[in-house]
Amino acid sequence: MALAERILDGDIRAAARLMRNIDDNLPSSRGELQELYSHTGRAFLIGVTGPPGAGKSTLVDQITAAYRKQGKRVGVVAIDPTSPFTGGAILGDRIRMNRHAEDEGVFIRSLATRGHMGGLSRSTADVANVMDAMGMDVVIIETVGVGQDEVDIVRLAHTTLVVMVPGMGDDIQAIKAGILEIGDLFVVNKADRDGADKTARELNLMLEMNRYAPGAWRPPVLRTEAQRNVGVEELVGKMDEHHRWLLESGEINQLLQEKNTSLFQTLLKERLFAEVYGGVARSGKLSEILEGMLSREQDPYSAVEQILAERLSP
Ligand SMILES: Nc1nc2c(ncn2[C@@H]2O[C@H](COP(=O)(O)OP(=O)(O)OP(=O)(O)O)[C@@H](O)[C@H]2O)c(=O)[nH]1
Ligand SMILES: [Mg+2]
Repeated sequence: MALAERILDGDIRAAARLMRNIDDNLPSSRGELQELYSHTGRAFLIGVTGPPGAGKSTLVDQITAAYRKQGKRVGVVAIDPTSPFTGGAILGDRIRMNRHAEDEGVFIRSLATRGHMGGLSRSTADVANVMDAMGMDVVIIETVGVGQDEVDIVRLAHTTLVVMVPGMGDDIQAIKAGILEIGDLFVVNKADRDGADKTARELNLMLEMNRYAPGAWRPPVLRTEAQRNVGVEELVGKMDEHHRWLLESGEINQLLQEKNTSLFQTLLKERLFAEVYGGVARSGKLSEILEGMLSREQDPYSAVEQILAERLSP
């Protein structure tokens, strides 16, 4: 039986296998994803981002537990930003999520950021789709919020949660350009530490500078202590409220339009580039072009135009 069929039958090992194939970029995974696509679109996708060490994984673990209490099945995709030198975060996430290891209703998968050459938002979307097709009610995507890639990744979600910690007023200024816009909810985690109220106040002030149209969603700022599971129920309630608002206001249509456009663009870009560049490299034309560029006898602009004309014209 094909992997897709087994996955739809509830075979967890087949799902794990397909996710590995996606990670390794095996061409066979495309056929399986084609089969699964019509079975997706049911899961509630939550993106969790924020600076390193803010407590995202600890919080994701508690959110997972809260949804499990409601009887919901939960998938977690943790994007691991670790450098190849330490390899620490994967292990960290595994340990933090350990208590769910025996739970059939929880499926956790780490994706490495290295060696992906920009394909990470695509493979994250693919893995989220597999979890969706498996029947996960909630899929949580955790990523460190630093670069554009990570911002793209959380844009896959319906609801994006930005995790901050006390005493990062200056940092908020620095990162606000990217992060304030993407957050549907903000939490100041580690609220057991000094300065949580101040950070929450500053965040609120910054958010108030936005103008909200009537009926628009105003991102709330909450406080949590992920380690001691304080404030998590309320957070989950707010996330569900945002999800309901998306559906009831009709905003979901706009969001899906954007999500689908971006996924389609990503897929097309990646496949086109791989096809065209791969062909040029295999045929030996690439080294010709590079030599020509070195001696200035060939300019790259006409080389690209020529290849496009050869490969893409009917
Ligand atoms: N004091 C305090 N510590 C916390 C709290 N939540 C998490 N931590 C601790 O903060 C550290 C980092 O937690 P993680 O959950 O790994 O943070 P993260 O944001 O996932 O980290 P990266 O994925 O590496 O960016 C751990 O030692 C946690 O135990 C909290 O509410 N209060
Ligand atoms: Mg983490």
